[in-house]
Amino acid sequence: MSRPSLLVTRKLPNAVEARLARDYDAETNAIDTILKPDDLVARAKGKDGFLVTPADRLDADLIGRLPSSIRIMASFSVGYDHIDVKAAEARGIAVTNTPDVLTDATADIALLLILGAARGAAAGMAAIREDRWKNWAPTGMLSTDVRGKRLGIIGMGRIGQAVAHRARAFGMEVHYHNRARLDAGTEHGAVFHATAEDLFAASDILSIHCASTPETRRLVNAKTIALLPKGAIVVNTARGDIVDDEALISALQAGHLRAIGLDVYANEPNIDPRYRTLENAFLLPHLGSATVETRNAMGFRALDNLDDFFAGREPRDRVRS
Ligand code: 8YV
Repeated sequence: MSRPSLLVTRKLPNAVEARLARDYDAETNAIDTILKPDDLVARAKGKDGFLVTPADRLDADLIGRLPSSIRIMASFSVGYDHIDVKAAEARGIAVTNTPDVLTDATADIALLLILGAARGAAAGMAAIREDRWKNWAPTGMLSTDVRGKRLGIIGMGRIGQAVAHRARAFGMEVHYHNRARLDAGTEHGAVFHATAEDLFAASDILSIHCASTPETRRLVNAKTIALLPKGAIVVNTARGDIVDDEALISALQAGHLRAIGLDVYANEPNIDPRYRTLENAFLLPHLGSATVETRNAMGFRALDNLDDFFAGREPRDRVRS
């Protein structure tokens, strides 16, 4: 029996590529360059499906140019804002993602950002590396505790809930806004706010965990940032385009925000260069899911979805528009 033929757009972990080679006729990408749209279309010829990542932009135009042999796009990610799911559906192409397996790794990075921003880690690291730390001082490099602070979580899905769980262990009071209120058993005492605006007004630390959609794009903007109490902290491990960079940077420079912690950015990896100059910005290069264990699990989960699809079963992580 012939094996399904796949285009795998990026280099994946070795264990994942070994399973791919065993079960699929897969064209992989050993040199790991990002394929240009024309290249993607050319390489799609004769393939049954794609295994893609958020570095690939699968918009309606590109999807419209794909051969009809392509029947599935399995993404190596939980987020699928890089795929026009509606356009894929219109062409009968299934789309899947990889939820659950990266929840803990991403929640860990959110806590790292919360702590790193609140405790002035970026400035402290810069002082060490640039040999500016000359003496310990009782009043030097003072930051702020997270204990007792109100943590506002936008988007209380799997990752938001995992962040809430960790935050309670650090003594934070959890508040959240979500499209639907969680049931009491899942809330664990977190305070629900019916609107994002109400949540902003009640957050000493704001952590973003919603998907990037037309409704959430630039949700964190000059108007909503102004609702945060003076000295608040903003942390983002979701998607860069949920934040208006201009507004965030201005609020930080003006002292309305004490600090920020970012793992994701608009236009990655070409981030707004001003972020690099701000010592109260604790910055990471999209490391949310970047552990060996998690990236293996994401690859296997994407393969489980492909296996189901080509065996004629409904893939467990099929997403719909
Ligand atoms: C990864 C992510 O960096 O899953 C997502 O949506 O943003 C991150 O886990 C990325 O997906 C790797 O492909």
